[in-house]
Amino acid sequence: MNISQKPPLTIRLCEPRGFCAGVDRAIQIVVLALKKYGAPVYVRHEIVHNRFVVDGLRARGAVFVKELSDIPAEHKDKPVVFSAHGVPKSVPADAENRHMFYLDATCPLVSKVHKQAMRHQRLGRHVLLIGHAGHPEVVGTMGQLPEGSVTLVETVEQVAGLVVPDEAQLGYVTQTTLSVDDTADIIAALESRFPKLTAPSSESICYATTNRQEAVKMAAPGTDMFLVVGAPNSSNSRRLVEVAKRHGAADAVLVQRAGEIDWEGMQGITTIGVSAGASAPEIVVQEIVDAFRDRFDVTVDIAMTVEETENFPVMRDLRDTGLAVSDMAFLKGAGD
Ligand code: 10G
Ligand code: SF4
Repeated sequence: MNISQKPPLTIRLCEPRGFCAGVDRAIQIVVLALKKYGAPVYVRHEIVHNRFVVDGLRARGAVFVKELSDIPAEHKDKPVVFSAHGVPKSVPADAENRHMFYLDATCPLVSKVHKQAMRHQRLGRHVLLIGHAGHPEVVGTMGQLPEGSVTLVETVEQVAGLVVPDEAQLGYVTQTTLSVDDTADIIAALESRFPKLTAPSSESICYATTNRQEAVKMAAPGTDMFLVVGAPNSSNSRRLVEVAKRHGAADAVLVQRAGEIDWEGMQGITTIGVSAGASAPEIVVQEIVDAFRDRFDVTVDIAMTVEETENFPVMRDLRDTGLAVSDMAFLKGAGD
């Protein structure tokens, strides 16, 4: 007999979920810069697309700006960090012109895509970039090459109407956080229209994007609701919502904090899926699971596809500063 007054609920908790190695490294760079140089440390753009992370760093002395020109003249000697999404070449060039000290937190896997795009161009190929217009990573990747040498492709429908300089001299790269399945469709359409299209030397969609989508595919079938912890401007988190819906979740939504959950809409549910985008801290996942425990008799089933071991070290100068476990504790949940 169920002596609990609470209705039973199974939470399928995806693994891997949450922080990827590039996000962890980028946040460490800001934390260590604050430790080494003191506040303020300026950060151009949200270091990663998550309000909890940004607010937490702001409380420690980080100052977020849109452009380098927003940094007051009297603070020109303070460090400025570039976000994990990468920046156009013009940004470090601008920092150098202004005699600013910058720390580049671009994920190494984004830098790899930059290099692949530059290689295509060096070998005489026009570059097709598959990605979402206006996203900072896309702006950064396009900004590695001279204007006019990259064409953005967002959808399969666009492929038929593409106008390129020379169909025999084409290479592609992609944004790192796209839907694996949608991107495969776009690449197939491009290859069918341009048989001489050259692929990058390795996959542009990163391991973290692929792994989080795979775990959602495993957990989603038959769930009454799927919650993805992440922000509305987080591309990879939004893709997880789409994947959950396509793979059998009755509904799927993004949530930034437990306080946003629509409890009315949770009436009658018996199974939910939970994952978190690459920029969403584990402490918020735990907060959400705890909020369900307050209302339901919860059983957690782990939906695990693969164990991640990737770790991207910070630059040598900051490594010497030494990261204490307590420095990152504001982002970790119980048990970490
Ligand atoms: O998913 P996007 O690119 O919007 O970024 P995010 O900050 O939510 O997650 C981390 C991913 C990156 C830094 C892009 S490589
Ligand atoms: Fe790097 Fe992938 Fe994380 Fe982006 S999502 S920061 S490419 S590991």
